[in-house]
Amino acid sequence: MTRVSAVRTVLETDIDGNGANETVVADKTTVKIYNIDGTMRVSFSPFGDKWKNGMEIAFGDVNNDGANEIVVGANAGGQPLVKIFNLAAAR
Ligand SMILES: [Ca+2]
Ligand SMILES: [Ca+2]
Repeated sequence: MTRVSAVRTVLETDIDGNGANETVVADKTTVKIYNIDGTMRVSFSPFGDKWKNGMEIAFGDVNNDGANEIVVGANAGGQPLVKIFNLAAAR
């Protein structure tokens, strides 16, 4: 039986509007954002440390300020949750 590795979602987008994309990675518990040089910029748990069911991430300029916000949706297994994070200040 083939086992699939941990659910993980990756995207690249410009979260601070500086013209360079950051890499955003979601695993079961945390969202991590890496600078273009590979250093970690920020890591956080959108649904708390106990959330282990994974999440899906998307991005969009929700507040129309030229930088993209990160939209995080919880996978099945809990309450239907979507959170939006403005990470422009997380440098
Ligand atoms: Ca950027
Ligand atoms: Ca924005």
